Amino acid sequence: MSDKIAYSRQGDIAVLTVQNPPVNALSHAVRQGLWDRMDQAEADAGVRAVLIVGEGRAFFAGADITEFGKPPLEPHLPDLINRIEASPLLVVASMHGVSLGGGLEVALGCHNRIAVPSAKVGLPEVHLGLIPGAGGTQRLPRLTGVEPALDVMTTGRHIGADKAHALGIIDVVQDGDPMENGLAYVQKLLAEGAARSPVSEMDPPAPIDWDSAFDAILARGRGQISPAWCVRAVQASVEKPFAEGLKAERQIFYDLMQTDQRKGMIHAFFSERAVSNLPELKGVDPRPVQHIGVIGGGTMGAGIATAALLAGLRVHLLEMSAQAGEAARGRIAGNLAGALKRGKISADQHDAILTQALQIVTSYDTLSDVDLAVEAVFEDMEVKKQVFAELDRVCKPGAILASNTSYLDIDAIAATTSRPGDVLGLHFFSPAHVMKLLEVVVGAETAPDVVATGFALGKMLGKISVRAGVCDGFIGNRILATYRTAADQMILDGASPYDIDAALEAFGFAMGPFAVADLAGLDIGWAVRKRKRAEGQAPKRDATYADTLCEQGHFGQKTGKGYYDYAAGPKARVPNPDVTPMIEADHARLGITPRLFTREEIVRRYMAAMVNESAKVVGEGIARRPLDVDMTLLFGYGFPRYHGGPLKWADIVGLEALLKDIKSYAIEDADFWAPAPLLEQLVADGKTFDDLNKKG
Ligand code: T1G
Repeated sequence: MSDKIAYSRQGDIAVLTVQNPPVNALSHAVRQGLWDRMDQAEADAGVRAVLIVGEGRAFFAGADITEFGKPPLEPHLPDLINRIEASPLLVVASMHGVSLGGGLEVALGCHNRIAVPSAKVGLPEVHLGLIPGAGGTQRLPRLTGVEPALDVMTTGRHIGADKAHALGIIDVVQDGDPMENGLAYVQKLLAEGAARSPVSEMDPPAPIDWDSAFDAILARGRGQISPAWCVRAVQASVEKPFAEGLKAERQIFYDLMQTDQRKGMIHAFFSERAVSNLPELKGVDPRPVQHIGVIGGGTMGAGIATAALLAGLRVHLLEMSAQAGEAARGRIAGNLAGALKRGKISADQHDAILTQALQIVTSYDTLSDVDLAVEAVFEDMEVKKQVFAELDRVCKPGAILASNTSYLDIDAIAATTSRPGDVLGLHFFSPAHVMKLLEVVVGAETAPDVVATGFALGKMLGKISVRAGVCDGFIGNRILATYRTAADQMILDGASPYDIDAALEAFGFAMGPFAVADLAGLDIGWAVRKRKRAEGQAPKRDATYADTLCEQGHFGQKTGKGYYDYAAGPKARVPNPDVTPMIEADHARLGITPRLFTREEIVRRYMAAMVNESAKVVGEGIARRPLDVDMTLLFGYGFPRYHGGPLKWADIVGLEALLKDIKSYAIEDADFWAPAPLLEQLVADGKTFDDLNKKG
């Protein structure tokens, strides 16, 4: 008998308690245990009902994702659930914590469901590139109707107990202990002589326009296919007998299990958890952080302060004048109003943050008690050094001094202080209270417990924190600069920015690079190009059309014109007719005869540049592992999640073919397309980037 399911008797009720920490995943041992304990209950004289309850913090988190990609072992989850439902005994689920995926499907196979108010249910399989594969697409519509069931499945959202009760998913919401609630509920049902009510025997729901629903959801997925396939599985629940519908669901589930999108999304699921678990920080205690100082109240500083305030920290925000301080307070209040509107904070919390937790100050001396100070001032090394000199003077011993710089040398900043071990980079992405990515930039002198504190702060702020070494642009912006240059070089050779945006949006990006540049502000890239030219790092063929655009004051959305003309609004994406003549002027200046680019070539070149620079970033130790680069691009640069990240995508398409592409491009520009040594080594050894992830 499996030790994952404890068996006990409470009168004429058999209690099956699931004990598979940390989240009661439905591993093979759990499935076998449930099957065996159901047999035991049915053979146990006097038992009239079975109660299933989870120990620990969840009912069930779903199928055991670590088993995906391996040969499935019996009992398969759909068969187990059918077995539970077919029991002659009354079977009741008492839910708390999460009941997700197969976990909710087990509950739907029970005859009744009770939950505590804090319980959440969901079918998040689409986030793994799948659909519910254990009866969820067949049973849920019978309880809720088609539209609500499709909303649950195609969004993968977690639903609170009260809403689940309103939808008919849960029968009773009852505060208290799940075991006691469950026993009382079963006893009540038995006393009432309640008949078993198998969901599979309920009438199927009314049909909808399946093809329109499929097309609409496919379009919304920006290339991800599994949400749309939920429609076809639910369609089978309406058009076929239950057993046939189950088979149809299983086939779709099995087909999706074979897809690259499933590989990419499972990689993303585990990588976003692994990326912040650094082997070198095992056993290293972070320093306590309850009170932080933010220097600079512009967009970034206000965003960082907002993120800290929402995490319950006290914040002293320093600006150079009372007027600038009030402007910063206004930005923070605007950010908090959004959080209040979205229900992330209550009105009382909102008011307490603005009246107590946040202090706007204008003197460095008020920062003497902060546990950590982070500056978000002008991106100029001299300005940064002055700020750090003041922080070094006023902050208490042990306080951490952090810079939000997006590319400046952390080691050079640290060297200007008396405490280089307490200095690190905390590179937030704008808007800092919304974007999940945080690059924790580790200097040569940064102490391990300071690094640990950076990650602990990131966790408090709900960030995906990635360790980055010191170089120009750290991980994300360094790679961005390269693939953006590849796009500019394609423009010089004849591609249009609009074809490039369209090709990358078809690849799965929400916005192509030129639409993104318009959103971020073309002046940012302009400043980087001018800096790199001053540092002698301009590309061999230097595009000037983008400078011309900026010289005319067109910075993108914020000025109403950039690559696109925003007179009709940001969604219209009307090309700016002035851009093409500027590009043609570059062709003439450089003596280039423009050629056509197919979408396929655009994507191959763009991705080859991204993968090649990513491999250099890993090879040089700027990023610890390939998954660190994948998570940086996913959470900071909108890389399509279903590809898993650029290096997971590279493993899937094949490193040998990619290296061949890069070597062919190197004929045009040997410097820009110099193959990454790590990529060449992996191809020579017949290995993948994932092999390096396993080394940790
Ligand atoms: N399988 C295996 N391990 C899992 C797991 C799962 N389903 N869920 C979590 N873990 C591990 C996770 O990797 C981490 O491990 C630890 O548990 C704590 O997780 C047939 C096929 C449940 C809301 O998609 O959403 O059912 O890093 O850090 O923030 O239709 O985990 O400690 O070694 O995330 O409190 C559907 C996925 C599966 C749910 C908890 N279910 N999990 O969040 O902790 S497919 C899911 C989550 C399916 C059926 C189909 C979250 C959580 P480690 P954590 P958390």
